[in-house]
This record gives sequence, C-alpha cells and structure tokens, in this order.
Amino acid sequence: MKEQNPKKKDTKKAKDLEKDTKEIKDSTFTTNQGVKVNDTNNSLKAGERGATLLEDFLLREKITNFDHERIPERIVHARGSGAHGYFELYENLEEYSKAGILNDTSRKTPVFVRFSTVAGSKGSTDLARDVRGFAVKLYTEEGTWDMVCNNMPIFFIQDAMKFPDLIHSVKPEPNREIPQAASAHDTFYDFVSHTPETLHNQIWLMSDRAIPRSYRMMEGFGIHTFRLINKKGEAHFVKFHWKPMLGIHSVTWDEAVKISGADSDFHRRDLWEAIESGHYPEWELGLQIIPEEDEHKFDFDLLDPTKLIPEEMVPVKRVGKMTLNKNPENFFAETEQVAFLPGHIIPGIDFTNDPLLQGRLFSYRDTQLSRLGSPNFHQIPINRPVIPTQNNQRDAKMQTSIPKGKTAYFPNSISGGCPHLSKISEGAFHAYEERIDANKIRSRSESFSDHFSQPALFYRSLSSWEKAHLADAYIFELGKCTYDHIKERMLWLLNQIDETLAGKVATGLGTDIPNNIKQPINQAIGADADVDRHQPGPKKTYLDEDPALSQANTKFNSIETRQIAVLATNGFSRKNVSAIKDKLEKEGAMLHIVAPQGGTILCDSNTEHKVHAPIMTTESVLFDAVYIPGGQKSIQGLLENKKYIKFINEAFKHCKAIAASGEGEQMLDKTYVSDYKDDAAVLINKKPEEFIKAISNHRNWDRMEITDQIPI
Ligand code: HDE
Repeated sequence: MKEQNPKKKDTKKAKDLEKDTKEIKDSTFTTNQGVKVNDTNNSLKAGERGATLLEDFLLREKITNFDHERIPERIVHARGSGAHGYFELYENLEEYSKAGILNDTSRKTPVFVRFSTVAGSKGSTDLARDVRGFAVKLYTEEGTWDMVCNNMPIFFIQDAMKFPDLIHSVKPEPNREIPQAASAHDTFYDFVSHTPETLHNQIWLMSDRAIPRSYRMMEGFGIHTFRLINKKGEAHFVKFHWKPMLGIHSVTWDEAVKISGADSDFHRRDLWEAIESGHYPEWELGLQIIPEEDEHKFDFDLLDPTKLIPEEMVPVKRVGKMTLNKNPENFFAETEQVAFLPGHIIPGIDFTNDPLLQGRLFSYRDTQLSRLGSPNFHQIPINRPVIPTQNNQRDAKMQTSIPKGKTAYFPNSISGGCPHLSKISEGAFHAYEERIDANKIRSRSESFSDHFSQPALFYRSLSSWEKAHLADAYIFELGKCTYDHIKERMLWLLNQIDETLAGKVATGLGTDIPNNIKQPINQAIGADADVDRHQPGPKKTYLDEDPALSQANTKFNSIETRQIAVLATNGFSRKNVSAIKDKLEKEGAMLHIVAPQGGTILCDSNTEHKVHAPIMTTESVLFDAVYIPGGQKSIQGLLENKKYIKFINEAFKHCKAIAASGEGEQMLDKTYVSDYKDDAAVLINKKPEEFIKAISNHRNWDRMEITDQIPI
C-alpha cells in the first residue's frame, strides 16, 4: 500500500504537476497573434450592460476556436487510448526480410500504439463486448510502418466491399440510434445470419476475448497474410502476432456490465496508471513464417482473412519485444490525431492479394482526409516520420513546412535533379514482383467457402469455463433480437459449427433448432453468381484442438499490476497487513485500502494510513482480489456497512482470490464464502505465497458452477 506514506506520494504528485505545468507557468497569455491579454473573462460591451461589440477580436478568436474543437470521430474504432514506447529485436531476420527493424538488434525503434473498441462512439464504455483494435506505428529508420491489428486473429468478412454493410449492421440502428457500443441487436444478427463468412469472427466475439481484463492482457494480430522480402528479393508469407507478457486474461460478462457503470474508462485508466507507476506493458512480436511453395498446402486459403493458421501447424517465432513506457501528453494531439494506414509499409515487407487487405489500402488514407482534413496529415507531430522526407508534393490545406527552391517537379536540372531517386540496393521500396495473369471478374474463390471448420476448431479448443461463457454470450445477444427468423437462422448456423453449443443456446432462447434454412447465403454473393458453388462447404477437422486458442493455456506466472482491495477501517491489524504487503508489492501488485470513509484510518498501532477509496465510491469489479486483515474493531466497523458484504460476494461470484486473516474471517462468515472455505482461491490465515499463487491464476474458474447460483 503506497498510501502508507501519504507525504511521499504527495511530493511526487506535486513534482509531476510542476513538470507538466512548467511550460504554462513560464508563459504569458496572448492571442494567437501574440498580443498580450489582460481579460479573458469579459467580452467588450457598450456600457456595463451591453450590447456586446462585434469588433471584440478576443471574444471572436476564443469562441471560433472552441466552435471548431472537434474533428469527426473515427467511423469505426472511435473509442481508443494510446501510449508511446519502443521496439527491440531479439535476432537478425535477414534470411526472411531486409527491413532494418527486423535486421538490426541494436536499434530501439520508437512506437506509438492505439488500442480501441470498434463499434462504440468516442465516449462509449471501454467494457463493451467488442473486438479491440491494436494499432502500432513503428517509426523506423527506413520509414514509418503501421501494423494496424486487432485482438482477434481473423475478420468478419472476406472482401472489403462488404465492410460498410458489416459496420452499418453493428452500429446503432439508424432510426432510433440504439443500441450504443453493442452487437446485441437485430440488424447485426440479420447481417451475420445471412453472411456465414462472419461466423468465425462472430464466435470469437462471443468468447472472453471480447471483454479483456486490460489492454495489457490481450494479443494483437495483423490478421492478413503479408509478405517478408529479403535482400535477394525472395518472399515468405507471414502472419504478425503480438503476445502479451502478462498473458491473455478477461473479465466475466457480469463484471463487464458492472464495470461499465462503475468506471467506463476502466481500460484507459488501467493503461495510463500502469505506465505512470512504471509497470510498462510489454508484448513480444511473433511471426508465423510460411515458405511461398507451401501456399496451397493448407485446408484453407492463406488469402482468406476469416481463417487463422493454427499455431499447432505453424509455430509462432518470437522475434522481439515492444514496451510502452510513456503516456501521451495531450490526448487530442496524439491519440486522436494519430493516423494509421495499413498501406504504410517499408522495404522488406509487402502485401498479398487478400481482398480485404487490398480494400483497406484505399480506405485508411481516404478516411484520414475526412477526419484530419488535409493530405498534409503526415505533418502532424504524432504522424511525422523520424527521418527527413523530401518530394515534390506541394501546398494543400495546413502545409506547415516551408518547402525551399524553385522546382516542384521531376525530372529537373535547375535543382540538380533533386530530390534524387534511390536504387533498390540503396534502400528504395520495390514492390514484390508477383506474377499476375488473370481475367477481370467480380467473384470469389471457392477456396473461401469453408465457413464452419475454423469456428468449430475454436470451440473445440476452449476449456469448459470458456465454453460456458460463450454459450451465455450467444443467449444474451440472440435473446436481444426481436425477430424469430433471425434467431432461427443463427441457430441453424451454430448447429453446423457444434451441435452441443447450438443445443445450449436454443434451450436458453426457449426455441428449437430448425432442420434447415433456405439458401444460407443467397444474398451474400452476387445476383448472377452460382449459388450452389458458394454454399458453405462441409465442416472439416484438420486438427482436433489448437491449445493456443484457449485462455486456459496462457501465462499464469505474474501478479504484476493486479489491484488488491484491502477492506479495513480503524483498528485493523498492522501485523496482518505488513505480512502480505511487502511480498505482494514486491511482485508488482497494488494494494488499496477500501474504508467506510475517505481521508485516513488508524491501524492497531495507531499509525495513520491513507484511504484509497471510500467504499461508496468503488466496487469489487474494479479489483482483482480482496484481502481482509484482522483487528476486531476494524471488522466491527466494516460490518456496519452492508456494502462490504456485497463487495465480497461479488468478488466471490467473479471467481476472484479472497484472503482473510484473524478476525477477518468473521466478514467471510456473513457472505456466501462461508459455505466454500475449502475453495482453492479462498485463503484464510494462509501464507502470502498462497495468495500470490491464487491471484496469478487470475480466477478460480472451477468455482463457476456454484457462483452461477449466487443471486447478485
Ligand atoms: Fe479498419 N478501419 N477497416 N480494420 N481499423 C479504420 O481508419 C477498414 C479492418 C483497424 O487506432 C478506419 O483511421 C476497412 C481489419 C484498427 O486509429 C477506417 C476494412 C482490421 C483501426 C477503417 C477494415 C482493422 C481501424 C477508421 C475492411 C484488423 C483503428 C478510422 C476492408 C487487421 C486505428 C481510421 C486507430 C480503423 C477501414 C477492416 C483494424 C474507416 C474498409 C481487418 C485497429 O479507415
């Protein structure tokens, strides 16, 4: 509990504030033209009671700026949070790629990362059930490389042409603008049920991956197959992965709903606070590398973005580490104005013909023009490459540099042919010389028609608790749909993936699984297309399970940044708290006193301790574990406030570790925990090491069977 020395913490805060405000402190208030100002509170009037004069340029400048403060929010991924950091490479990968960032292990490449939800508006809750964006801008010495990833390894659709339909279906319905940041509504499932290629991403969306515990505890995936190109011009296919050092962890849906009320900035705050406290989030960069000659070796098409390559089939090679160590100084200037483009690649990386990727290569530049208002968006500080740029592009809105010289064309003699071109051997980008010999057609390859095998593989690979969460999620989402035929189509499709899953969902919805539905994808292809040729193919089993798909197989070896609520008030046992505090904090956990009121409380040896949160201002869903120290007076004080009972019951329901010492057990006796004291993550008078182990396990999911009966 850092609170134990309130003075020290306050001094640090004051210093930070001093640093933050230094620039402002030493400055004089002026207009945007530099004219000094003596009053920014009153407009210029004819007499004390007006009228206000049009000539008041101070008023007009201030109000005009305010009137234009907003830029259009992103059409998708509007809600996001960013951070700065760096990337370091473990080993030289020149065999595969000539990209400097993948060759030079001595480099520390700066990065800016923006995490986001997809469907909600800029002010929507962080805990919506949604895919998360994971966009990484790598400012390399050979140009900026944007890896615009998601936290799921596949996408909903196979062709960019369908993207507006997908997004229109998931966004609030256009007549009432309802619901916000939620996929649980008719239009989304109307689209999904008519577009079976969505089923794979859809089942991930129903899984715990869609409600992460933290941005720091989720994976990132480039999704599309890209190419790595080496100096000899040889290509390998590649899938990009970001693997979180803290493992992949999620909250339960019940928590997600409650967190949205208790702290809708939960993920943003979590990222910010982890970085401020020096617990820098880290991910390893992973590559799945596939030789070109293996392109057709798989049971699915490498160009199909609705398919992943199971790690069991192609292992992920971990090649470097990304660390986020600095929060943005200004949200708008950095996190809002950052512009990611999948088309920003560097020599050594190249695209494939994935039709979704190809569409993205157009869309992102186009959207930045609408959002940021000018093709000069690369001149905004957060978007500037770290190396100088020169070319003959000129002018346009908001040109902030002053290009020198008389020539803005190439070739020229007046400027000595400058800026001059580079050879490929000097580092110029050279598109991979893929042979293309084809007819122009508006169609899709039959190799993209298998829509059931991978969702089924995903479901088979999950643990029992993940499967249970997933079925509940389908019941919740489909239960929110009002059209029976949409539910029926969904149930029929789910039944093609897994009969047990479909059965559970049908029971939850109180309906039957239909035997067949008419023409499953008649609308999802063109009017002239051969419908039979494009029906989803039969389900294949090329792999029983892929352990990497289950969160049950992630890392459980750290309690770093885990938030521990210490329920205490005046008279708590200092000895009890001291016994766990040092050990937990040494492992990186953060202890917070949750007391009946704010200010400070006294322990049983009369020392003052700062309260982190009065119980009325917080909820157990904001913590990872609960500790109740002894001290009879403290326990009596806590028992006077019924919210503590709810707090513990909820932590128990959400399968969290709960520890108590001495008289602390009396609190547990008033809760549901009293009947389950032999639970693996209920620790009464146990050693701190056992508490640490239980917290590092994230949750005791075995408890789920009983906690589902807890009526809160
Ligand atoms: Fe995006 N996407 N997207 N997307 N996307 C945008 O660009 C788009 C797709 C992703 O933090 C937009 O700057 C199309 C896949 C992230 O600023 C827009 C298609 C993946 C972010 C856009 C896709 C993504 C975006 C909106 C189908 C994972 C947030 C604002 C062809 C690999 C980046 C903007 C940030 C943002 C278009 C599909 C990830 C409209 C047309 C697949 C992480 O341009």
